[in-house]
Amino acid sequence: MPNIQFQFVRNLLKGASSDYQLSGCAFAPSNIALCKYWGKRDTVLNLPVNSSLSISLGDRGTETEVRCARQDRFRLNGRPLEKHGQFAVRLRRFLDLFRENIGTPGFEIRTLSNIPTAAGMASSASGFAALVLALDRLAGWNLTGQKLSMLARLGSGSAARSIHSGLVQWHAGTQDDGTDSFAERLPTTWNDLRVGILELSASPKPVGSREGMNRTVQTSPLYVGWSRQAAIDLEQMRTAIAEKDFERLGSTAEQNALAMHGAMLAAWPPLLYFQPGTVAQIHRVQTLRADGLPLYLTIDAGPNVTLLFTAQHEAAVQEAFPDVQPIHPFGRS
Ligand code: 2P0
Repeated sequence: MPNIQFQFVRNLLKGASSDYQLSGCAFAPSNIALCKYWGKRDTVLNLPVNSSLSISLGDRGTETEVRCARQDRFRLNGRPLEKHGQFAVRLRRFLDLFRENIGTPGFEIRTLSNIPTAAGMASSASGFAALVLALDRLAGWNLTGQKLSMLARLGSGSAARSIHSGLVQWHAGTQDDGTDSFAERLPTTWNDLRVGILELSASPKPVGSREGMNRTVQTSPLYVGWSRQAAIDLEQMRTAIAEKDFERLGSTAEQNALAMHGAMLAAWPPLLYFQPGTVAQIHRVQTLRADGLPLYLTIDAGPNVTLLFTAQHEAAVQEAFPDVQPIHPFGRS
């Protein structure tokens, strides 16, 4: 089966230039999906059922340096990665796709992340995106954003979006060979947009995204409805972004996330990612909104709540949530 992945990479790198460097170094931002990716139509090529839309988190993400070596050596935030841990195994398998092309038995990888790992966003999305960008520099392939996004997708679906900054759409694509499933940056710059992460829990989630989404697709009677609605949501969000209509963007994003959790809850065994603190924050946001604050939320496959708001209300949000650190996705002006 993985031969399909090798073939995909071989085809994608066909005709690429090569100008090997001693090392390749790159940064990729974390991203938060406003229209979620939840469900695969192909688990080998990592092809999603529906298109998704995200916001990259500016200078919050992962910086990675890669060098050729006799054997694999991985360091995350200054510490060696546990050799037989789940993430190291996944990383080695991903690197297998590139050893022959680059002509090395191993890779030395140093990674620094400046996003709280407990928020569940540090590892896969920005990690695989930064790694692909660093490999591109190491080998001098000079690939287009589309191709880089497709390579990152093989590591982790959401990594396809972390190749780009700003507002990003991952096109699900329709082809079986995966060549039309990549992410692209939307043309809008929205300086006033703000994202705030509320960290509730640092404990690992009971069911990982990969298993969780497969279970939802296979067992949830609400899955088909959710994925149909996600296509409609995405168009609503694109319009809201083009018009910089924050309330429309925020409300559609919140409903999209809660609908995803509805489909998860209806899976069997049920997927309940919320903790009591998650529910409390949802009530809090609803109360503040009823009191006139334009504040919305989104929640990934975990207990942490992410706030969406604009620059005009940053002070009010900080007063209501003293622990929140507002993130400026388009940089500080
Ligand atoms: C997203 N999530 O769109 C959704 C929302 C979590 C909830 O993408 O199996 O780690 O590596 O493709 O990308 C998490 O899934 O899954 C995710 P794989 P990934 O951000």
